[in-house]
Amino acid sequence: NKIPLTHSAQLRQMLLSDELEFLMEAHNGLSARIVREAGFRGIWASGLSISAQFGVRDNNEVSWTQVVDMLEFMVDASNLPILLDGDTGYGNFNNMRRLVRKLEQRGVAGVCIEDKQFPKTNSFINGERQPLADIEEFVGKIKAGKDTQTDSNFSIVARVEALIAGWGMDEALRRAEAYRLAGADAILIHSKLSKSDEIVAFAREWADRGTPLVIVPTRYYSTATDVFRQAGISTVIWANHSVRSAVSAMQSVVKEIYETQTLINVEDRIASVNEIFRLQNAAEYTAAEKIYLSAS
Ligand code: SPV
Ligand code: MG
Repeated sequence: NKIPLTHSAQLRQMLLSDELEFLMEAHNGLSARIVREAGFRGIWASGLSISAQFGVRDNNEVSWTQVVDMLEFMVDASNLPILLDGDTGYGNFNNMRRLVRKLEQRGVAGVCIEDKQFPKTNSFINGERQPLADIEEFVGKIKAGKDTQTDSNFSIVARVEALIAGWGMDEALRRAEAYRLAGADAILIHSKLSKSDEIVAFAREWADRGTPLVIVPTRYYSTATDVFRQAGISTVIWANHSVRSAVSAMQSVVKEIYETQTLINVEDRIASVNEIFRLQNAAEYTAAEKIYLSAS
């Protein structure tokens, strides 16, 4: 008879747990459902992937309300805690306050904001040329978010871009500490190197602060996961692998249908139409029809 934890409480538990936890990228309702079925306990609503599935760039070309609308489908389809990649908070402290209110209303568990400027560019595109936010300004944004949330479990993750921008380890640590003191529930330390050395070095320096560390090993993908465990990382984000696998599969099948002008070769290697119905929970509709359309 246990009351289930809210999404926000589940995410907070993941951030604080002693185990290494994983958030898997999703970018719409269908991918969120698939992430849940795979067994993941939480979702990263990636800005890159949500932009990509709309066919636009990761430069805040999708409006924040379009992101929030997509999150509603993702929450419904997955019933999992979702950490939104909230870019820079879509503006200043005031936009951040409104964002936090709307995310709480839609059942989103937390938001990650990065210390860059609006409109942002993806960290892997000329990351070193991107201006960082002023520390005080970003601290104000974190505080504004924390003061706005009405659910104490809603998490605000502060993402430090100093290593990406080439400002060095001391600046990264200085910023992370300022964001921790401002009330951030976790620090996301990002790196664009192909080895995890700077992330592990950061984690070593950070070890006694007590605030959880989140990482995104997109570039250092060949690092064994145990390295993250030993470094005391709290949560790993697999940030874009749903959308990238969808793109590979679609490119291959669509190209083959175009070139061969037949479905004969692809039918066996793609999901059946029944599988789509199952993912949409069509069976529930049929059952409900029996109850609510019984006169027919
Ligand atoms: C995202 O998934 O949109 C991220 C992670 O912000 S990264 O693309 O690595 O910057
Ligand atoms: Mg992003």
